[in-house]
Amino acid sequence: MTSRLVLASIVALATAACSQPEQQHGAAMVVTRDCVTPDDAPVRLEGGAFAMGQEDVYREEGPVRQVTVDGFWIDPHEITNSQFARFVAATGYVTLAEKPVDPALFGVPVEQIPPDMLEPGSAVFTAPARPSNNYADWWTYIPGANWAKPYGPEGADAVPEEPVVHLAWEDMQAYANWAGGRIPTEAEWEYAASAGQAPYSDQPAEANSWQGVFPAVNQETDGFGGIAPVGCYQPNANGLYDMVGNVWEMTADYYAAGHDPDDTQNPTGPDRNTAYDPMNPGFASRVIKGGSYLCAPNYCQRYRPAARSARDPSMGASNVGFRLVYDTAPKG
Ligand SMILES: [Ca+2]
Ligand SMILES: [Ca+2]
Repeated sequence: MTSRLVLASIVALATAACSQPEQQHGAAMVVTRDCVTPDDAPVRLEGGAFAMGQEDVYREEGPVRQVTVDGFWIDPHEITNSQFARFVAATGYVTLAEKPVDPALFGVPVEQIPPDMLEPGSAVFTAPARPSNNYADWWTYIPGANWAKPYGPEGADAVPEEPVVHLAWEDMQAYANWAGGRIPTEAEWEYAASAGQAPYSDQPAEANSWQGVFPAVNQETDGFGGIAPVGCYQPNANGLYDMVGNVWEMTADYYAAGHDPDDTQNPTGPDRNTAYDPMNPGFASRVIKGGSYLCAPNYCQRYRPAARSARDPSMGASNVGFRLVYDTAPKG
């Protein structure tokens, strides 16, 4: 069942509204923003109750119900390339996108596999020259694309202050084990992201998203056409940067369309056997949150705390990152 060809398609579908713009470097700005370099120290959030979910944008984000979570610490920004580089330097870790590809994973005779896909690499967005509704027109599997070379061998190196991308679930887990944290549940992430703010549906000004008609026209009126360094948009009321926008963020929950109304105390979502991703049946997708710099009003109105999408966790892409939570006070 596992097919890397299928996986590549899934990445495209699951990220349908969020991939990578035509700039080969995320720092191309039309509007100057005052970026800060946020502290790396995790932020303590006391536990509490909040209205999780939203019902007026996409059906799979409801129903709204009161959810309680225990307190935790959370990274104030998406894990950056700089942080991930420290992990790699300390451990020699090699990510999935850098490892040899096993042809058996495709489930088809090897001669039917495009040669490029037998090389290590990852899915990168390339904006089509003309409007399109076909994800295959803007997603490209690029050999040699990985966290350190996010646009492929010919592209720019990873920028230290930008969020790390092109990681599979197992890569994020390895980082989490090293850092002493864990991937947040969807409820923890949404509690941290909403920070007491009422639900909204309009495209926010203080988040890196896509202005214009995706995928052909990006007006970049928020200052960035691609990924932004962390800390270029105002933090939320919890002091957290880029919870909404910039890159999607992985959570620990398996995905099902909609929330279980009875799962309200430190919810962890469906178990693996009841997870179901309509775009990717047969795979246990996980929930990603907050939208990315590719979310636009015409395609992916996911620039909200309650926004959720599904992602097969066995492959990275250029618009998904993560941050960690911690159950005990992180070491200084
Ligand atoms: Ca933008
Ligand atoms: Ca984000």
